[in-house]
Amino acid sequence: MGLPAGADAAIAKAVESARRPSVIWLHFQECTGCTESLLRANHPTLERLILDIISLDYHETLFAAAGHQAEAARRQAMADNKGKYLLVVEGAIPTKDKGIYCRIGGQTAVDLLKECATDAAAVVAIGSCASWGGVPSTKPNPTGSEGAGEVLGAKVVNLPGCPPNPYNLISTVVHYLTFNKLPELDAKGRPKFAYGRLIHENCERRAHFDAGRFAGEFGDEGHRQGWCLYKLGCKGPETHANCPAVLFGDVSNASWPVGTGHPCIGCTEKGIVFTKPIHALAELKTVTPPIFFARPAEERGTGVTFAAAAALAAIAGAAAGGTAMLARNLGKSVPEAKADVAAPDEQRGG
Ligand code: FSX
Ligand code: SF4
Ligand code: F3S
Repeated sequence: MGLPAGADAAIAKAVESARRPSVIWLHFQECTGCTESLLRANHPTLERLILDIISLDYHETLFAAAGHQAEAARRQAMADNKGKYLLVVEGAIPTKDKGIYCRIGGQTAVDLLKECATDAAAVVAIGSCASWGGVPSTKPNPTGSEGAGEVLGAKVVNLPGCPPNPYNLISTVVHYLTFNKLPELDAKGRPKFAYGRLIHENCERRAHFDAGRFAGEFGDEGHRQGWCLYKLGCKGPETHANCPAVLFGDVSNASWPVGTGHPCIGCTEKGIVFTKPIHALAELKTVTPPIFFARPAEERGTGVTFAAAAALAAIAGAAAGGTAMLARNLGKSVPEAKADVAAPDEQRGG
C-alpha cells in the first residue's frame, strides 16, 4: 500500500478494534469475475474478510437470502448504517432506453445505483466494467453501458482490471478502516498505491526488453526462454497496475498474465483493452529506467535510510508505488554503507 514503516501497527489495531463497516455490493452487467477473484484471496481469506473485517450486508452471489428477503436486508442495512456504509459496485450500468437492459428486484441498475449511493460513505467501483464500462461498453455499446462514476456524476474509487486484483479492494477497505479516509487517487480515480506505476516498470522480463531479446511468436525459442513479450503485443508499457508485484491467486511467483507467457492486454486501462487489438504494439511511455532508480553512487552506500528514501520520494511527488520502489532500491545501500564504515574500525582493532 506504499505506507511508511510503522503503519502495520495502526492497521492491525484498526482491523482488530474498529466496528466492522457495512458493505453493500451491487452486481450489474458483468461476468462475476470480480467476485470470483475475491473468492480466491488468501490473506485474508474471504470468510475472514466478510466475517471479521467487514460486514457484508448485501451481495447477490454470496447471499443465502433471495428475492424479497434479500432486498429487505439491503434496505435494512442502508437504514441502519446511513452515511456510513461502503457501496461496492461490480459491473457496468446500461443507460440506453431508460436502463431497461438490467433490472434487479424490479429496479433498473441506474435507479438502484443512485438509491444506494445517496447515503453511502464512499462508492468503490470494482473491475473495469464498473470503473468505465469495460466489456459491455465495447463499441457499438448496444446497451449504452457506463461506469458507476459516469452514471453518478461523482468521483468514485475505481479498481479496474478484468478481473481486478482482489488485494487492491482489500487494501482500499483496510486503508479506509485504519485512516477513516480513502487512499490517494490518480486522475482516473484509481488508488495510486496500486495503479501508480506502469507494469513495464516492474516486469520480471524487463531486462530482456532492455537487451532487445523478444519472443517473436508463441512457442518460439524466445518465448520458451521467457523473453520479453512486447512484440507479441504486450501492453505493459502503457498500462498502469501492480500485477507483477501483487500477482494473482497466491499459487506461484509467476501467477500473472506475463508470468504465464501471455502478453498483458491492458485490462486496467481504459482505451487499451477491448479497444486496441490484442497483438498491436504498445505505445512506449518510458524507454529508459525511471529517474527514481538509484544511481551507482547511491547504490555504493551514502547511508540513505528507508524512511529518508520514502520522504524523498514523497517530496518529489512520486506515487506511493514509486515510494516503495525507491525505498527498496535505496534501502539496498544500507548494509553496504555499514560495511564501509565498519572496515576502518576493524583495521584499527587488528
Ligand atoms: Fe467486468 Fe467483473 Fe471483467 Fe468480469 O464481474 S471487469 S467482465 S472479468 O469480472 O465486472
Ligand atoms: Fe514485461 Fe511486457 Fe514490458 Fe516486456 S513489454 S518487459 S513483457 S511488461
Ligand atoms: Fe490485466 Fe495486464 Fe495485469 S492484462 S491483469 S493489467 S498484466
